[in-house]
Amino acid sequence: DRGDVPEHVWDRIKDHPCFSEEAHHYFARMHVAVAPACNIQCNYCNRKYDCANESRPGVTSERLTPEQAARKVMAVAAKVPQLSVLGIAGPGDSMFDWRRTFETFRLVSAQLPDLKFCVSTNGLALPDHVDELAEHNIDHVTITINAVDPEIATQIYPWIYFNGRRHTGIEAARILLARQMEGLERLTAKGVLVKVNSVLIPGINDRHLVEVNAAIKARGAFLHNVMPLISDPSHGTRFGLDGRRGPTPAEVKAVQDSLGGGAHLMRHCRQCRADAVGMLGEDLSRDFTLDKIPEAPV
Ligand code: CLF
Ligand code: SF4
Repeated sequence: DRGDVPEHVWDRIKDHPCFSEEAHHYFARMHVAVAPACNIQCNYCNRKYDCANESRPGVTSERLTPEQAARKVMAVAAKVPQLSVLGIAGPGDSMFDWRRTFETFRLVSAQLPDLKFCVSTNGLALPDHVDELAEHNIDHVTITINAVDPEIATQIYPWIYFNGRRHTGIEAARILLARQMEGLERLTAKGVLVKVNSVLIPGINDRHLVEVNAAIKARGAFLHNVMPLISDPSHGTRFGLDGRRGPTPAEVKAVQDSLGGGAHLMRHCRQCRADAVGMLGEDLSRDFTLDKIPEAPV
């Protein structure tokens, strides 16, 4: 369903499995876990595992150097003809760890010039890299925005690391939210397609997400993806330790329905791991671990 998506935009999403609902039946994405460092603390994160922005806690990805990642991409491209997108989504933050992220794209684009690149970020470092994203022809960016009200954000982010020091409380929340909005505005001003992921946390931002939706739409976000908190004490996330539960599927649907949005709401997200490979919901990553791919550059 194209909804009200104009033809020239459709051309840019028709082979992106996350940005187009239809495309996820025909095209595959892969992630490479090259970005281990992160500059914020989310209460739903456990640093031992992947960035919970995009992935189910409880599974660790194989950390790769940009060179190893490029080899892996070549190996997957040779075996998975549906591969259309390479994303960097952790296991930490792609834009805080920007050197490894951009080095990976540089190595891959030299060999696979038609592959689309995609990044996912918490947004704190994003404004510093907007120009470089454009230089690498990155047309799809995801920012995780869980709140637009700093008071609510303080319940989600205990601290951030910014300009060489740690900030906490309302100050941390104000800085993070301002940087997220600045990154969003500057990307959409350049015509980049921006998706916003929001983690639905019952009792904290469930009723607030309608305001998040309005704020990001006003700044030109293309898609909004409301995804459920995955919280389990055995994973050791702070929310898990607090006994906070994830929403039921019915609660997720109720929030999504309250946002309206038609084609501008993503409902097919599978909360992929930072090293996911294949069609959405499929995981071929075990077939492409480092020991299974050729040593020499392909
Ligand atoms: Fe990866 Fe994310 Fe790009 Fe997609 S995943 S960086 S936008 S290529 Fe997609 Fe996976 Fe959901 Fe992410 S289904 S978790 S939205
Ligand atoms: Fe964890 Fe991702 Fe949040 Fe960083 S942005 S603390 S890696 S969930």
